[in-house]
Amino acid sequence: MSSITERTNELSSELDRVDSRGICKLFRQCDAQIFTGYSDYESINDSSIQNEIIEFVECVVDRLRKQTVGKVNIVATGAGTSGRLAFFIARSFNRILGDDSERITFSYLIAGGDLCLTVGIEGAEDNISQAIVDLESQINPDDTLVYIGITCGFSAPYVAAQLDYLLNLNSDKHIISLMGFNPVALARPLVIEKWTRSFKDITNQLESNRVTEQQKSKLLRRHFILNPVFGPEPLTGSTRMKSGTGTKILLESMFSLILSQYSATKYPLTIKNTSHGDSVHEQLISILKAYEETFRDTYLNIDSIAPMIDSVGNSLRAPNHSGHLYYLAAQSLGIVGFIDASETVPTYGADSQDVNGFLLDDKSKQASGWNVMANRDGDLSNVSVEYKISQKDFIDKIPSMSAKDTIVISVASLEEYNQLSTDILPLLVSNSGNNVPTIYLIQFINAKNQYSIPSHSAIKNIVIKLNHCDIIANVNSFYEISLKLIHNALTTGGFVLAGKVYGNRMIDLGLTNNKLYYRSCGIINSIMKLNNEEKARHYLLRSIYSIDSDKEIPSELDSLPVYKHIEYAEQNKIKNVVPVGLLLASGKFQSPSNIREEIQKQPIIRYLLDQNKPTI
Ligand code: S6P
Repeated sequence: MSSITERTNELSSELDRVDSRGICKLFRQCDAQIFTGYSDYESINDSSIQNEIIEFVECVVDRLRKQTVGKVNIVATGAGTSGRLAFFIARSFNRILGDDSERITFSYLIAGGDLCLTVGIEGAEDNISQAIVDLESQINPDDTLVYIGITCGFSAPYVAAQLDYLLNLNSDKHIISLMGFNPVALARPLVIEKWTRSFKDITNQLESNRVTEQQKSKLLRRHFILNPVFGPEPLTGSTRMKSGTGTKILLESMFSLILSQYSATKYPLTIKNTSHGDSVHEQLISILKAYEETFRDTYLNIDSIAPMIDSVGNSLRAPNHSGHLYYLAAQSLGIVGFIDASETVPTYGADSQDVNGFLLDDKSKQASGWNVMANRDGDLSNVSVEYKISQKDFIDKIPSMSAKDTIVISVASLEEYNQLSTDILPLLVSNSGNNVPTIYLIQFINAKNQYSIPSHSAIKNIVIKLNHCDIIANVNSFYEISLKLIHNALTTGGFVLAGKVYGNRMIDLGLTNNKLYYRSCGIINSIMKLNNEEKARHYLLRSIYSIDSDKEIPSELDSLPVYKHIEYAEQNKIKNVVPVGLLLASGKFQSPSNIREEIQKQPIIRYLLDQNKPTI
């Protein structure tokens, strides 16, 4: 049985047939499953999951209290969006620690390192040797390591290798947890390439340790599995969406509870409807309710979000990548923009410049770009254009912007708006005559933070009013999650309108890692109704190596391991791997090179597929 995170969601099966308002409504229904649960699987609102979260929190707090030498290092780690969220949330919580940073640190690891924070380099998640090197950098003899391996699909080799390493250390010192959104029984069973174990072997081992420990004292537990099921993604396999939202909810809830349990005086919960005497369980429930309310409050704005999706769709549909989507915001809201933008290349075969995020300068700290990010490796702006993320880099782009572009700016305070109105907006709107991009300004407000901003004829204002502000002071969780939902809707909806989605399946994904290779075979098999995995795999190989349908696939090539096919596709920069495979499977084309010529003429893959539906 396929894992839940790789299944198609029946609620969104018509994703490519509805308009932008319809797209938002489908996202709203699918996202609701984060809170309602999916089928009869255990959800975030069920006691087994909540107990696991609470016992994890209590164990970490117990370690914190008992630690006399060294510190407690809480390390969240993962690949792709999971690694980016690990960075993002560790950054938020480290900033509020003050003196306690001597006793506790929130750290992150991301497959591929900091280069992957703003750019999707999907191959990194298969690198098991680097995973160990990265993990070793976080282990210090005096410190307690609290490891949180995040892999939404229970599949990333990067996390598997780290878990394996820690399980084999067999040391009482460390707390080892796995976060993902499948039942343990549905962990990936394939033996990981260049290794001897599957992800399932690792989860089985972790689960067996966990079950044994559960019979002992709660505070002595060392192994945890945090796996509420959120249901299949609205766009199949796109775990940056619901699973990413769920990751953020879980990590922030756990980190806030750890800090407030450790010192309620220094880190009081600021969330509404909590009081000092509440149990951890009651606090957790209040936090989860606040996230759910934020989800509802955000989707009350479908009438404003839908036109933005239309505008983004127009930008992404413009010929030869001539239209763009630019995000701009300060601080953590700016980072929410990169997290969304970074995934568009692997998910939709987008050009790296199609969707870009930029950070407003932080004038109070005289910081800009990567200094605002506060990442481990510092300024990466010289690596390539993809790493140019500062306010100045945004301003440098303004002369090249046109009416084909959509700009989405988000603000969380009047100060941020004032900075924009002096530094950026005049430059944007004075851009020559009719050639002004479509500019949206999203303004987040809540009861504690009311402010109004002037209207401007060239700017479309959207006010998102939320009922909650933060769980713990100075961590902007609710604005961020609301903006994440909006950004995910913009890019997913925009690429649907640009023809990069068929039903609710991505059809132009990059062939850059093992998981995506198997997903690509599955897409060809299901969309073309082949009902034959081997045939689907062969169409994929024909596409990668440009082998016409009437020619044999050489057996030595057919039997190569998956990573060799991925290497070949990457080294030879093979584009449109899945669309070509799909069109070959339709039986209407014989030759990959002819199909690639057709795609040049009609880049909207969705149309090409519709014209060439399966003959069976
Ligand atoms: C998902 C995104 C990917 C994943 C990455 C890790 O939309 O494209 O970058 O985040 O593959 O996945 P997982 O299942 O290990 O969290």
